[in-house]
Amino acid sequence: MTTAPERTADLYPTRGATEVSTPRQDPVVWAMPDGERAKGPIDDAELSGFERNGFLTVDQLITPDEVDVYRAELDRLITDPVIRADERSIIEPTSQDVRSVFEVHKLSEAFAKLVSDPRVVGRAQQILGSEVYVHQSRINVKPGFGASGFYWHSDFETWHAEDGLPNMRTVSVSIALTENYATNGGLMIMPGSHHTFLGCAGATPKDNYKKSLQMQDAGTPSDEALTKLADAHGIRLFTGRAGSATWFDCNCMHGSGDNITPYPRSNVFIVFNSMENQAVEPFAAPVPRPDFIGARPPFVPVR
Ligand SMILES: O=C(O)CCC(=O)C(=O)O
Ligand SMILES: [Fe+2]
Repeated sequence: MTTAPERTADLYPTRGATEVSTPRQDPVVWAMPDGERAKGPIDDAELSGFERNGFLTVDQLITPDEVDVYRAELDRLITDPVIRADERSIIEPTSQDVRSVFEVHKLSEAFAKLVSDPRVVGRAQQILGSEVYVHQSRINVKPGFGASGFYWHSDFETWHAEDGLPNMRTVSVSIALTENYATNGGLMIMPGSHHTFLGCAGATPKDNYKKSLQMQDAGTPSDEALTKLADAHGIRLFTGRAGSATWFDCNCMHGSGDNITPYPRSNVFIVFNSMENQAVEPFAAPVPRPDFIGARPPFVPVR
């Protein structure tokens, strides 16, 4: 007798007929198997703030000299014609500038080193209470004079629906490689929004990622839901010098505006997922997205 393969329970329904909100079913800061919180670079007060607000900031995660190295690497990646032609590069439809480059930790030794730096991976392990692997990495270049923003979304909504992450045990870091001003399209988060999951209305079209990486549509919250969330939680804008960083939970409602200033807002984003939360089949999409956008097995822990 054969039995149907075991299906991982769907704790966070989304992309159905209507928008539906579900209380978070998972911890924000995960304990180790012994029940204790892991020790690491984050102190207790910061960790409690992360649990409450869904984010924490670090004024200088990397030094000015290191910023110079990563900035040069970013410039190399976006000007290399081979990389521009690679499917991992996303081009702005109007300006034809490079908007994002995915999988920079595989394209570049420098970014690989950044990922495994104890200041970086150490914080991810501490928040997630386990070993971690990279679910996604990208640079978001946001050049001046018109780079478009990222509409409001929860990353976990997409990662659950389209990449098959079962639980909210995933954390992102955005490291500024240029100064993030109040004016050049910095990251905005609704503090505390990570405690509620907003399941979005509408089925996922085939090859949705091709369009959604330029402009998101499926997985977009309604105006009503965003108004309620913003009224309840407010909106925080993150500014900081090059080298500063924002860590944020996978279910934060976040986004960023266009950059019409002359000053690029170029950040590197690294998404760490717990080794205890490995991707399965998508929960609300016909097939998983390509592995340069959402890692597929085998998963390799960052050490
Ligand atoms: O670059 C930004 O401002 C936001 C990016 C973002 O939310 C994402 O890449 O998922
Ligand atoms: Fe995002």
